[in-house]
Amino acid sequence: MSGLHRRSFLKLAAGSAMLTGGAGWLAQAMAAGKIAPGGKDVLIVIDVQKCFIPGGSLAVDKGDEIVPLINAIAKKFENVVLTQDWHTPDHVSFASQHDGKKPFEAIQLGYGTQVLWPDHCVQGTEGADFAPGLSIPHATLVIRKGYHRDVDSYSAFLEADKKTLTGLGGYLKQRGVQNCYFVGLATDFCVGWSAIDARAAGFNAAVLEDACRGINLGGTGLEAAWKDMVAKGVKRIQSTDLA
Ligand code: VGL
Ligand code: ZN
Repeated sequence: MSGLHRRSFLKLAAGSAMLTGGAGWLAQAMAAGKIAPGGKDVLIVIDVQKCFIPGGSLAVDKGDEIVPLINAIAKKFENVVLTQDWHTPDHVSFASQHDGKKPFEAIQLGYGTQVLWPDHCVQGTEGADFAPGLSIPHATLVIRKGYHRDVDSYSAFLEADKKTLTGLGGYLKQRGVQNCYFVGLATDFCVGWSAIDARAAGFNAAVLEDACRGINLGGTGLEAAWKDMVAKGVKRIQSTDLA
């Protein structure tokens, strides 16, 4: 390839990486040192709900600490989506629905392994409300998930049957979003699964580690979740990486 052709090829390749979100998307965004979110970026705030903070039925350790940080991060994004875990009172993921089973045990369901939880985030109850102090008035969408009695949904994109879509991917695509940034609860469940499914749906994905807290099931769940996320192309970043 001649020098001239090589140069224009490189320019083309760089251009298409920017358009389609190749491996270098974050490096490009950070070329100026910090990430400055724009119209192609969305902040997805996962399940910052009363049940998941201290005092709630499925409290994540220090889950309340991230609320002020998330409020501050959200001010940097023009596009913000919130999610709510939103279960029926008799949801299949509740240990209370299975004779002889206790919370944090697992069972096999038609779609695979299901961890059983204390009753949490029941539709319309106080525990399903957003955590006190969460304040993101410019958020444009609240997506509820896990509302089918027989199917759980950690992911904001795809239910646990791996077939039923929540509609979030369609919404983001129609609004021209390419890059998803995740914060919230819990790192190793709803945040992690959502970030991995964002990649599967064709988005770039990054998790802001310091704006999340994990359940760390069995004492190893958190690191295993990070390994899985990183292997699937999810970037592990910090809130200080944002401009
Ligand atoms: C979650 C367990 C059960 C979460 C939701 O938001 O991470 N975890 N339901
Ligand atoms: Zn749940």
